[in-house]
Amino acid sequence: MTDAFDAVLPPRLPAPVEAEAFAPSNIALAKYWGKRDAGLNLPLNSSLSVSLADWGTHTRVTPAERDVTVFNGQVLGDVDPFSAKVFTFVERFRRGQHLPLRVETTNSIPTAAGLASSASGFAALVLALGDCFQLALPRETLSMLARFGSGSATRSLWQGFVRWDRGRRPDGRDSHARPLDTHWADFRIAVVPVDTGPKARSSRDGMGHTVATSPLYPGWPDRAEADCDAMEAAVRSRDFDTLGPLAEANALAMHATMFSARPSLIYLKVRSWQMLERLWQAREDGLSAYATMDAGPNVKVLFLGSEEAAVATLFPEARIIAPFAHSS
Ligand code: 2P0
Repeated sequence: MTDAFDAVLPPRLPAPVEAEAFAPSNIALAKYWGKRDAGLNLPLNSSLSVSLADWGTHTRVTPAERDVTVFNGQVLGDVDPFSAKVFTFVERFRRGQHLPLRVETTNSIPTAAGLASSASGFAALVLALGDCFQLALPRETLSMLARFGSGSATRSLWQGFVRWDRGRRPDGRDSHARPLDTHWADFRIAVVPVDTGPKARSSRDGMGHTVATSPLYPGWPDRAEADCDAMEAAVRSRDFDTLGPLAEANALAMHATMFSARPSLIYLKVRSWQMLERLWQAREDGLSAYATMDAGPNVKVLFLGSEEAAVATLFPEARIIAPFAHSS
């Protein structure tokens, strides 16, 4: 099978020029959970996310004497795990050609939000590499390549609502994201921090363990695909009363596959449940807001602008994001 990078990049890259790019982080409403091919990083189900406006990663790539990684202004050693991840990806892109680069990464995601940055990191890196080698590749192609860094990075190539289609081809060339053209100015996300330290187990590990051992996992891929389709329709019609409950149910179903893994995998903490109870009680009292949680303990609350004051009062520690505030 032709390597995905060989298939879409010229055999010989031109000399690099300085380039920079920004990519937003994203929160999945319809979750990606489980791979059908770990080597090609292909998902078992499609997923749908919303990007986080100016919360993301800025990456600058410059020609250099030797490969160097800089993270938030600090030069990293060659054996640093972040540096290794960056240059494993860069090397796939260069395919053995001697074109040393300095890669400077700056995250604008507040550390206190406890959000992972691999999605925006690999998306910004692939955008910057495309420009650095003056390739003018379609975004869908860059999204397909970003998948090799991190699955969720496929969705960080665009702002707004984005769907990553699982694809059907064994070589994965059709497994990339695409933007939905719905502008929903009123859409909001509150990130409720619970624990912002490093997570106990990577999502990659957790996903593999769940697929391999959870008796509930076989029920996930078809249900997740149907949820993704239904959420895409709800986004297109700006139907929050359909989208919110679907997103919350989808997130809880994903966590149920983890709880039932053997041994069990539980990312949520006592405080996560307290935040959920608080939300559910407020919903009983009339609030229209729904929760979603990823492979970590923090809770994200979805709502519309009309509920912003109520959500800010309910979760005073939350950071509220307006994903469409940056554009018209
Ligand atoms: C998502 N997550 O859709 C899901 C929900 C976590 C829970 O995508 O192995 O870091 O690099 O493809 O993208 C996190 O997984 O995993 C993730 P890899 P990734 O946002």
